[in-house]
Amino acid sequence: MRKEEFLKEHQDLFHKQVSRSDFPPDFVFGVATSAYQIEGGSNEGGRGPSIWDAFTRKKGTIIDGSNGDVAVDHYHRYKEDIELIAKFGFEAYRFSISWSRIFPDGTGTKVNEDGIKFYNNIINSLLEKGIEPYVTLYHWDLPLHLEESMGGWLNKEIVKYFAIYADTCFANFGDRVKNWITINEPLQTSINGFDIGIFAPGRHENSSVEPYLAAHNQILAHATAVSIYQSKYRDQQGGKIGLVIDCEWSEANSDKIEDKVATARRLEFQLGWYLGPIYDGEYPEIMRETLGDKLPKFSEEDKNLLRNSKPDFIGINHYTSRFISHITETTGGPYFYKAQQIERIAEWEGGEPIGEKGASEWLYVCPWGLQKLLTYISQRYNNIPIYVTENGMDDEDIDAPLDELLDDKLRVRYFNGYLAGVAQAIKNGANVKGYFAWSLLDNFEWCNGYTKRFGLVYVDYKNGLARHPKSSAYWFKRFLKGDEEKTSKKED
Ligand code: PNW
Repeated sequence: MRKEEFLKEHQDLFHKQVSRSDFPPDFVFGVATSAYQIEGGSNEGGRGPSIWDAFTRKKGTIIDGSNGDVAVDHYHRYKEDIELIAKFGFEAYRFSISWSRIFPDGTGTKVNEDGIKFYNNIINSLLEKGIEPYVTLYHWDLPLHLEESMGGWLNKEIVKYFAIYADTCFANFGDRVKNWITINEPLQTSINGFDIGIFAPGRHENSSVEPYLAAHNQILAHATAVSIYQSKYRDQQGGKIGLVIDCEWSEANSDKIEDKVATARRLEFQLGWYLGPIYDGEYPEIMRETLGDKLPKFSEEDKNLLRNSKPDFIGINHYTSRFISHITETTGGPYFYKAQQIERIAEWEGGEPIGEKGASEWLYVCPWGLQKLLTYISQRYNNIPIYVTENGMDDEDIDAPLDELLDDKLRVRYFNGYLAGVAQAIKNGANVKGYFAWSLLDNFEWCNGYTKRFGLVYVDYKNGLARHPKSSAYWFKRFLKGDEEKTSKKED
């Protein structure tokens, strides 16, 4: 019964014809990228190495042995890429600054003027086209020197260096950038970087402690940057600042109380881990209970900082959903964080998947999950303004005729369904302000290298990195123009 109900809801969102007029007029539509995934130019313009340069050089870390040295060469083609953003009618562009382009060794002693110039060029080109920049300060590419000399996110000293870097960005770009994001997905850095070890810096030796420490220092770095912005720049520059959390939706696999408890616990371990300290000044109770002394504590000074640096908005990166059941034995193997949660399944007990499959092993298409997540966050965190800062799906990199590769029907259905979910969440009262599709271009998909393609625009890796817009880019163009009839016309 439950299963039929869900599938019906799932189908409903796919079939709902979403249009621009389902969203408030001031709702922002944009597209997103990150520096290491697209820029390349790794040795140009005075850029220093980051932990991803080092990590990709270790054997066996990246599925196709690739790296971001050239990536999709956005460093040289940013003008062409910004033309594309404009062509498809997006009003905003979320990108990240590479910390080691601004401070090559991360320490904040000498600003690299070429780096400042590069981002000035991007920001100015965007504004010329009427595209609003949304800038992420940290999207995983920590300057390598900070990792090697002091242990990166494991050392509280990093807060100080992040503060100098953030301050420098506000001072140089804040006259034109009005939307700042401190840190992208601290959860993924903590878990993949320090527990599972599949992301830089690739640690897993001490995974009962390090993920929590890395998270703690990211939370403090975020709060410090917010506090600098709010005390020193906000009045004069008039912008907003927030952070980006990633969260899957968790749906209880049955009405059994223990499954519901496991589901609530999982949301606390994903969202509450970060939003708890940031909004309530403390980690969620279930985390404190479960982890005891392994969870760092906030000092009175830290609590004061957290209390006085509330973000203006929360960015949510969301891709997929999970059905959650309680299990009594832990399945996490050596990985402490997974072991603590005591749950996780992706499929129905009968074996039917929660949604159609994307290319990445973890990605299932379930638009209703985003709707529920937005409603949950609004209710749980006092109706805070939310931007969906990433949402999208990937295709496998396969050999096929170009016109077939460009006709990304499932991605069009994905966006239609998820946007219908966002529109419904807004109707139900969620305070959602904007939506960013991930991603503008096919790009370096971290440990999956170039084998997964999330782009609205296909990048031909074998033919000079030529850009070819996919059907989904044209779908967005019609949608954004408010060309309802054509948008709602079935794509296939
Ligand atoms: C995001 N998960 O990461 C990142 O912000 C992007 O840089 C990345 O390209 C994109 O998602 C697609 O992977 C995530 O397993 C990676 O739930 C994995 C998960 C969530 C977010």
